[in-house]
Amino acid sequence: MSNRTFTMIKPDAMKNGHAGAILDKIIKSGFKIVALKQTKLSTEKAGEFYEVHKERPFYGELTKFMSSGLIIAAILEKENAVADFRTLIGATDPAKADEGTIRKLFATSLGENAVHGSDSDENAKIEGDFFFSGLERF
Ligand code: DAT
Ligand code: MG
Repeated sequence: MSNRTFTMIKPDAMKNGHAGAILDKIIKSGFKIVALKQTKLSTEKAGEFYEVHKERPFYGELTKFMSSGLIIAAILEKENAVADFRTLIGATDPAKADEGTIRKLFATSLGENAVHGSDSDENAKIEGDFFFSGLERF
């Protein structure tokens, strides 16, 4: 079990002014920020990041949304990082997310759900490497 995960603060949360509150909650929940940047995805890059979903009906909507504005990308460190971070963000659909979770507090809708969290140690590594070079995370 690895101690790192990868997250993005998505364009809806950025536009709605929630980035600071989300980062504060992440840090107060015991995650250490290993790497962090503000950036913007092209539709092509968003498509590449979400390649695993390319046959899903929401893929076009998802890549359009994820390239619609600034995001913050970060690598986080904590014991049991992947599972604990998924618990902290809550269910994909904010209407189904537990009280107090980041998606319950800050998400807009199922498609525009404030934050990303890796679903496995393997994907956490792949996703962190997608955004950060070796010089940017250590
Ligand atoms: P998660 O982000 O919780 O890991 P996922 O990997 O299944 O969820 O899907 C990636 C993103 O795609 C998700 O955060 C929001 C969007 N999405 C998922 N299911 C959707 C649906 N049924 N309709 C619209 N967007 C959806
Ligand atoms: Mg996922």
